[in-house]
Amino acid sequence: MNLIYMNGKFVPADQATVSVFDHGFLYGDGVFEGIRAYGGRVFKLKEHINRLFDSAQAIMLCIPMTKEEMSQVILETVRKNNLKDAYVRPIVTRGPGDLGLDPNKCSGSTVIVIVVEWGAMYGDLYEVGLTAISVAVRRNPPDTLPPNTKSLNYLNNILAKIEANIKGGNEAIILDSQGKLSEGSGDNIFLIKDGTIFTPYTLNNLKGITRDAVVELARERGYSMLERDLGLFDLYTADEVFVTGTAAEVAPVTKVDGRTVGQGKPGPITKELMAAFRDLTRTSGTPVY
Ligand code: PXG
Repeated sequence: MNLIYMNGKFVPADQATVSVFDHGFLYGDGVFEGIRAYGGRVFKLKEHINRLFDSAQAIMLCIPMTKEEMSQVILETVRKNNLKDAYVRPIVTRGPGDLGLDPNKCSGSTVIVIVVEWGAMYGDLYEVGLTAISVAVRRNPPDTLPPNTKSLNYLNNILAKIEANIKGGNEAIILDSQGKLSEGSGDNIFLIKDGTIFTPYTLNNLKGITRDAVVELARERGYSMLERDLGLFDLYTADEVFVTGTAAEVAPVTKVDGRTVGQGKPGPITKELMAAFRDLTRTSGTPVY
């Protein structure tokens, strides 16, 4: 039976329901994380907890427990479900209030941790590469809803995903309001040109934990790894392109807006980083059992 943590209790999934007055439901007023466990170890747990609390701080949302307590709840929820390879989704909402949007009327945060079994997301696309489509919808500018906040309001990303789906892509490439590359709908973007690896600054995207891990792996391997402003031209003329995310892991992109990337198959540096990342997920993390 799938057990979900809800406000201090573990309940069966079919009983894990929130009030229709919860502002997470009414307004997307809340924050979340997407975390994975590999082989009975939670990958980058501390980093995800820190980002969850930072997202909450940015929207002035109270998480009614310490970081240590949240970590323990996450580990306990994985244990209760007896899983080794899992996807973990902590969610904190503003809680039930009235129909107005004033968070001061909410009675207290709702804390949920969902854990489900989870394997690879893209299947054989890791061998052939994803088809990416740059979409018309632009990333929320940092002076509106900062993309660094992992909030429950994902409509911006969902609109990008819908557009990529319609246009036959596996993933969207979202530009910011100035036409700079920001990220995918649920992952960060990297490109490689003449042996140097590039990725956008994190002002216009979510500072991905997979992104940080890959930056570190690339630097350890002696690659020149640069953050900079990038545009569609850089993407179209790159030797290799890949995306990174908890769900996507490191996934090669072999087609962008109809253009073939490099040789049309995952490139050597991408493959090296995919293997290095896989290795890291299998050899690190906080033990659950
Ligand atoms: N950008 C956005 C907008 C994200 O939502 C990432 C980048 C990558 O961050 P991490 O820390 O995961 O490397 C994310 C995370 C899904 C899904 O089902 C997507 C994410 C998390 C969980 C599930 O597509 N995205």
